[in-house]
Amino acid sequence: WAQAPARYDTTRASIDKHPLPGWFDDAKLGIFVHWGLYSVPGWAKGTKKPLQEILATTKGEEWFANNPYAEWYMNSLRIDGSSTQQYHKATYGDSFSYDDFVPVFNREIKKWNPNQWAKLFKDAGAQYVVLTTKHHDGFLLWPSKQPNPFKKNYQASRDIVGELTQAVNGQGLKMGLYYSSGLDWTFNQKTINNFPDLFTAGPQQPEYVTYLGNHWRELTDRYNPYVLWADIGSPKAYNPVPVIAEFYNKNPQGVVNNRHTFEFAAPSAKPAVHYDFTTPEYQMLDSIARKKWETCRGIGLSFGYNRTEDAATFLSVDGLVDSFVDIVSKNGNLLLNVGPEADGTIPAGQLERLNGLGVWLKTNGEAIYGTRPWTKAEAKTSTDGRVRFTKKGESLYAILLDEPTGKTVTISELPLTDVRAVTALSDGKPVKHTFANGTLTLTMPAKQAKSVAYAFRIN
Ligand code: FUL
Repeated sequence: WAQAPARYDTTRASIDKHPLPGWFDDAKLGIFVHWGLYSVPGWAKGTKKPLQEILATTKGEEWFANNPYAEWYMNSLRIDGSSTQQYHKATYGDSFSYDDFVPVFNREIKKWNPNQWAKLFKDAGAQYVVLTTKHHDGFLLWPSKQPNPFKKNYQASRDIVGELTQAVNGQGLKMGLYYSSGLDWTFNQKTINNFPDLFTAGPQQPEYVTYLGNHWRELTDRYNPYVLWADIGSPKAYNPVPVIAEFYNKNPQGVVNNRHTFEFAAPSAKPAVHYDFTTPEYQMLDSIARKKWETCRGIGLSFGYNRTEDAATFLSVDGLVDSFVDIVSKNGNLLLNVGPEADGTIPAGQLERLNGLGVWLKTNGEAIYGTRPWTKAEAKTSTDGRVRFTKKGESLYAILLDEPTGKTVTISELPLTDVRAVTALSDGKPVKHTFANGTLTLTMPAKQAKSVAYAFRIN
């Protein structure tokens, strides 16, 4: 565990010494917000084929022509014959361009209330929020001193970044900023038809290298974020170290993800530049990872708002709590995405999931916040129910992800010598139990309210 230096200099060795701040490890839940021009059409067909299946025989053409990520609308629109191109022509006509969404978005966002969002995120149990300040389409959600050089007024008419930061901080949550550093479709207009195209679609011009660095500095100076969440790497000539070192000097409690460098998009043998956490997307891990990680995912299959998504196919509250607990037991955080409509409305199906998660966390948050992984993450009950573990101080927490089938629950092979007390977090009352030779049997509380997952404190 590295000792934090008093000041970081702009070398890799120096920023390597940045220790993971406790708040990020403790927080467990963040809310990701994808909001921008693509929220106006809010449309993506989405291939129903699993990505692995597509990649087994092709380079991913099917994925990009029917991209489930609605925030990719601008690229999908450029692909001849794509489902998005057909939808766009039928809905807006031949001469309506992506840029024509600018005045619509800027009119719609007048209705947005950032305090409502911040309150909602807090009630969902989140401890931090990460907002797309600029996605791949290059549109800026803040009034930058360095505007887009190709498109006039290609930025939001409100300071969305500033207003949300203020509202989020007002709720006692920390703010994080996402910035698409590796892709900017105004600097490089190459259509991305397949995965290999990703490596040549990133702008490489020196002007972009300057633009990107200036933006990160402006964002950190002006908004004092706690997370710099870069995406798709960066141009080859861009060195992320100075921006990260300056960020740490300004806020030693800040964290950066693993997508800041060129090597992220084009993996090489070169050791990666320092990062505080990795970012598996729509992925879970099988076992405890030593390095801190954060899974990001939408509630459905898109990050940006997608009006075609049927809320019935969204992750259920039960499924959401199960994956969240699983992630936490393995040293991860969950960055759960919401995709608001252009006027700031958060779709009902997403609201329902946020509320469900918040309700569960209100009772069971003790087994989540501030915990660390135990020596093992998983177990099965004698009736095959999934169990996950976390620990905090002297307490071990066991969380049952499946509804117990009987009055008692038995968990074996626990590396414990003694169990003095078991408490149900549902009512704070002691639970009748026996423990011998690593086998713990709990008697489920008689008047247990039904829950999507049951947590117990074991001492
Ligand atoms: C990806 C992007 O391409 C998606 O649109 C989304 O922003 C996700 C978090 O990162 O790689």
